[in-house]
Amino acid sequence: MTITKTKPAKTGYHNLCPGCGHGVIVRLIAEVFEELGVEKEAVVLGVGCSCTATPAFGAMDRFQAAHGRGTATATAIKRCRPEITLFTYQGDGDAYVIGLSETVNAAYRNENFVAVVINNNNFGMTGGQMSWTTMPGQVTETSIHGRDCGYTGEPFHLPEIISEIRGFHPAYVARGAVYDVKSINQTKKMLKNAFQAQLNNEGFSLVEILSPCPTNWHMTPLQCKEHIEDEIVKEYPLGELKVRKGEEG
Ligand SMILES: Cc1ncc(C[n+]2csc(CCOP(=O)(O)OP(=O)(O)O)c2C)c(N)n1
Ligand code: SF4
Repeated sequence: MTITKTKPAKTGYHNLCPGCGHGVIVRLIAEVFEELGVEKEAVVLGVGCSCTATPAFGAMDRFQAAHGRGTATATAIKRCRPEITLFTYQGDGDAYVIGLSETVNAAYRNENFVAVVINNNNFGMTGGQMSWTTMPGQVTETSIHGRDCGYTGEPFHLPEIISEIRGFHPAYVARGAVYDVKSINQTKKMLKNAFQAQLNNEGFSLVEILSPCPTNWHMTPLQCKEHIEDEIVKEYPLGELKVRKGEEG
């Protein structure tokens, strides 16, 4: 396996929709690697717009997992090659719906890698179907009158679950967003903490990132920013849910 250092300047092109958050997030990860001096890194991609974002990862080693199986694949890779700085990169549908079992089990075992989950409140790549993270009342292809939580269940909060339930001991859990400069800088710090935890062998980290999907939200990029800021963060509050040992308040 050839592994080369990735610098932000070397991240590749992307063919995502205009205003999509994926490109910003990939850039943040690459910047964090440079700042932490990471030389051997690899990403396990989920199925969804995370794989549309594939070229953006440029020189990083990339593994394509089956739908929902990212954290199971990453578990195997990290156990065989612990020297690789490894992360999964998945959408909410991939990591929390189809791959819920794999994600929960990796967190439960405290596997030593970082799970990055892009929460855009829908199944983006397939045309905008309802996900467990879809907002109450949100219109999607499969909730055409708006999500009815009495029928479908409430929006789903995996970061809160693995941070609060007895028996789970993840190293670091946080929720960030990429809708303005402040939230982008805050998210970068979260990603840095997560990767530092892995480098210190502290165990599993999960960073969920609220990300705009202008195409399936049927909004302009500016409307997406306002929607996240005014509505989504009320349902999915930003911040650190589990801080690293030694960093507690
Ligand atoms: C086993 C399987 N089931 C369903 C699909 C179809 N599929 C491809 S991407 C996707 C949704 C991905 O949604 P999400 O993980 O939220 O990522 P996004 O595209 O929103 O970034 C689905 C259902 C598939 N490829 N394989
Ligand atoms: S469908 Fe949404 S998440 Fe996918 S590339 Fe387009 S804007 Fe991004």
